[in-house]
Amino acid sequence: MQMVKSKSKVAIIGTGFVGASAAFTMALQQTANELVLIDVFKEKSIGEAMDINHGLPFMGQMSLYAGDYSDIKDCDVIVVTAGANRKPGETRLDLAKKNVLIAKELTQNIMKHYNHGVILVVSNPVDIITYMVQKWSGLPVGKVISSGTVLDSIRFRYLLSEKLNVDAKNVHGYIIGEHGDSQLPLWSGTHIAGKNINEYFNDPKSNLREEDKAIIAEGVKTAGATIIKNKGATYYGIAVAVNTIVETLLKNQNTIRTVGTVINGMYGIDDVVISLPSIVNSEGVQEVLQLNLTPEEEDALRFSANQVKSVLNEVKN
Ligand code: 6V0
Repeated sequence: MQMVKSKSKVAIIGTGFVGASAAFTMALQQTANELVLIDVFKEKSIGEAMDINHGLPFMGQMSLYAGDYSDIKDCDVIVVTAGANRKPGETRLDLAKKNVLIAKELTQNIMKHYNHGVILVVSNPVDIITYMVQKWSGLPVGKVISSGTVLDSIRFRYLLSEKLNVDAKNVHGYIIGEHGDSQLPLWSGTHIAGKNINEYFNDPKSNLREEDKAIIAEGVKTAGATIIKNKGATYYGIAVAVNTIVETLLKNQNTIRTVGTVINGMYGIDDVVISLPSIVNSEGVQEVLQLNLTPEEEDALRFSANQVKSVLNEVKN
């Protein structure tokens, strides 16, 4: 395995709620040595850099500054969080046309200075934006990844852990497919202490009932919209998810994460970004794992991919 780099540089493009919270999380966790904040609204990135820098002496050491696209040079990870966020009542897919235009401009700017590294897209609708950024950048598929269903998967594990009163760290399970309404829990691959989740559903001693499956899946799917309804935007959960993915990339961890990449030829799915458990290291997505899905899960995954594809086709035209 490759050695952990002694010096690491990360850029965050878009320093709104998500970008600034991700920067703050990276400062707290000391995830990188150098962190550059870039925003079309330059004062915002300057203000965020100042604010975080004033807390930095309590957290550790890091070179954190507001920069511009020339600072993309030598970045190991480029995080894209620029773009409008979802308004109450607006679906992720409604956002597509608005944010695709922003993504096109910033991809051109990134590629003027890019020399290596992984692009991690967070802006919604993340499956659509990631697909377009990969095509526009011309980078290999595994080098342009999305935060995908990493946040959804942790919400899934959290909800199951609450129900079962077990530490979420001991709940293994994934949400796969679209980061959006057609996503699905991978129940066949969900287990606790090596025991498949279905055994807990069928156990009279357990708190879980068969009807909880739909409730939990719906709870994960609607979590973002519920938070937006209550406080206007979601940013802490995604900030920590972004920091975790960045750490996986910088430390060459080979960790399995449900990031999104362009899928070609798996489960009959082609040329679309969806999220599947994937081995992630400093090169980006090293391998998307081929799993033994049930026929129902495979159908639902293909449906999800088709949902993303239909929006993609609208955006491309
Ligand atoms: P925000 O607070 O409006 O911040 C967006 C930032 O992007 C602002 O500071 C803008 O100035 C900046 N910006 C706009 N255009 C450009 C440009 N061309 N170049 C550089 N910067 C630009 O939004 P917020 O931070 O809440 O959300 C950002 C994006 O993340 C949205 O698309 C959200 O929908 C998305 N999220 C994705 C999540 C996920 O799980 N993938 C979760 C939460 C939000």
